[in-house]
Amino acid sequence: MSGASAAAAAPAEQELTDGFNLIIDALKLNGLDTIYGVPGIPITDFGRMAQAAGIRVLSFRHEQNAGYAASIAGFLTKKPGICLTVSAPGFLNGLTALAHATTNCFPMILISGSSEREIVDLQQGDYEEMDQLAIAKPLCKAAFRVLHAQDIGIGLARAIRAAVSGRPGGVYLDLPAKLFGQVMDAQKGKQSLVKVIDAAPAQIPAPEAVKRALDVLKSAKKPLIILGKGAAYAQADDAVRNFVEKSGAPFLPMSMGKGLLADTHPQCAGAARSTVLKDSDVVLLIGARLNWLLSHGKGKAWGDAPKKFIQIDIEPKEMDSNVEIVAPVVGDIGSCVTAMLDAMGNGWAKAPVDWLAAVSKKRDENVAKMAPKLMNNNSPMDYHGALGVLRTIVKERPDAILVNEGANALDLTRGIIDMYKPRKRIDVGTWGVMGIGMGYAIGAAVETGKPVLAIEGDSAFGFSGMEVETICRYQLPVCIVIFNNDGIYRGTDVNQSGGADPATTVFVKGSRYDKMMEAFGGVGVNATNPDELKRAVNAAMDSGKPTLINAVIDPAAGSESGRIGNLNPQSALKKKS
Ligand code: OXT
Ligand code: ADP
Ligand code: MG
Repeated sequence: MSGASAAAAAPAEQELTDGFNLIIDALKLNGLDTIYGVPGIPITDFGRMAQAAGIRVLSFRHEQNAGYAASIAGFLTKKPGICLTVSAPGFLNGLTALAHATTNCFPMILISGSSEREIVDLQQGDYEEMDQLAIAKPLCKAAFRVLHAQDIGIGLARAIRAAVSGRPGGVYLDLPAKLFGQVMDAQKGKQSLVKVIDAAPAQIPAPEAVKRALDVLKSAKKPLIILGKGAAYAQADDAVRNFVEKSGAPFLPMSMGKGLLADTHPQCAGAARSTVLKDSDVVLLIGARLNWLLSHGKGKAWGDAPKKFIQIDIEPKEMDSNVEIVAPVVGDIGSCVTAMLDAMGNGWAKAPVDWLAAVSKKRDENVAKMAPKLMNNNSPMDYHGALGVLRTIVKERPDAILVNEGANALDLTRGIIDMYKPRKRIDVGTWGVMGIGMGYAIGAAVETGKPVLAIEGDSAFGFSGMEVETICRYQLPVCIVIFNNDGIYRGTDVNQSGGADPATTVFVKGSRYDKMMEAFGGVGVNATNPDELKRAVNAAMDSGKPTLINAVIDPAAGSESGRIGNLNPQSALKKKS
């Protein structure tokens, strides 16, 4: 018998695959090439194998930070950011970030290993036992569990579609330990994988909705366009800019909508916020909800004059959620804004010039009032002196990503630092949550390859500070500036009992956060005046080396809760000390 015919007669050896490999193959097939997580039982080997297979796997010090990195990856790329956690405690650590992604409409998938169903369901006390699927469900957009290797492809496909289609959000994918080792025929396994086609299909608005909206806009004497983070997420930057410019209306960017059109654009009303909210007669919301950040569309902030609201949003249920929306335009922002532009034609009359002139006047007054405060070179610094130099640095480096959290450190940075390009400012978002800082900085550096400047309150930084080791380990171009005013809001509070414990909002005085960065081989700088701060940030941005600058801020400089002190209830019965 010839050699060739002998081979043909031998039984072909069956090629096998397993859960580990199928999950990796399914992720790669769908272009999901980065995982943020913390290793451990039962996903340690999965992380190793994913790394070996060419997926970038970034290991964090705490799952919440990995989750925040994944959530912002979703915002920046429109692909679901992947967070990988171990069971029960790791899962719970990641869950905050998943809920945050859902609240902020960012696509993200939390993949968590879990204990065995049979034991969990009988509550027999497995290692890290928890009914994770049930717990995740109310906190995310969708939750799925995969029990059989042949369902991995479908399970991931469902997770991807749920995360990115319609209003984006967080999805939970539960993978019990046993699934990883399940073996099946490799060919059948390959066939079971699904490449998701058109995961976030265009949602075209109805022509009559577009016409209705334009009719209302045309009737306006004082129109206002509000650009939210949904507009930034949509990546329809040219259409949005053309539309705003064609309308001639002033626009107000929400915090993460800043930079869609530059804050220095002649139509920008960021520095005339209260004027445009009060005096406008027609308000067009593009990817922004009328939630607490916009005073629910009513009350003092909006003035007494009657207003009509037009809203562009992908989520039909968002309409009329707080006030009546007279012209809802439901669809994706790219399709909606393009349809509106087309329907405006060539003869569209721009917003009345006297309205834009009134807004510009107010804006210029506010900007002029602020200008001298930004020039001071005080030591210790106040927020304005420090932000004066950082503002120039961002202007000179418009591609850098600005991460921002804190109270005063947040509100003053938002107001003072102009943004010039879309999706360059990422911050505490809808929940005003502390702790996004280092996760966002890592996610942004990894996903965009651009330098990151993180401006952090000293309290805010503490929520994710251990990740400076992660930043050093991966040598990411992240420069962290800590506005160190010795505490939450201010470092001057006193314990009203007269006891020895410090007051609840103050920290160790004169802390040197820069030493934390030095501990891991990064650059640490203590900056006591704006000149030193400027030199240190420029050096960090030029070198790309992980850097932490402890910016010494006057402990008395801040105010309680920054700009939202009105939301902090105070006891009328409290004894005066
Ligand atoms: O038009 P008017 O005249 O009104 O003027 C406005 C603008 O027109 C004008 N403006 C300008 N003028 C001149 N030039 C320019 N360029 C310019 N731009 C604007 O300025 C004013 C103000 O403008 P703004 O800011 O746009 O308007 P306003 O009215 O403030 O807008 C309202 C809001 C609601 C939209 C806005 O304020 C906003 O977006 N706020 C977000 C607030 C937020 O989310 N804060 C974070 C939460 S605070 C609190 O919860 C904190 N905690 C508790 C905690 C949290 N959050 N999370 C977790 C997990 N645990 C606990 C903690 C622990 S903060 C915090 C730590 C704080 O301490 P840190 O040490 O970190 O920070 P420091 O405070 O620095 O010590
Ligand atoms: P901000 O906090 O900046 O005001 P919000 O998070 O409140 O923004 O609002 C974002 C809105 O954008 C959400 O209502 C969401 O449904 C919507 N959205 C997100 N992506 C899109 C998209 N591609 N097309 C249309 N609407 C979108
Ligand atoms: Mg502080």
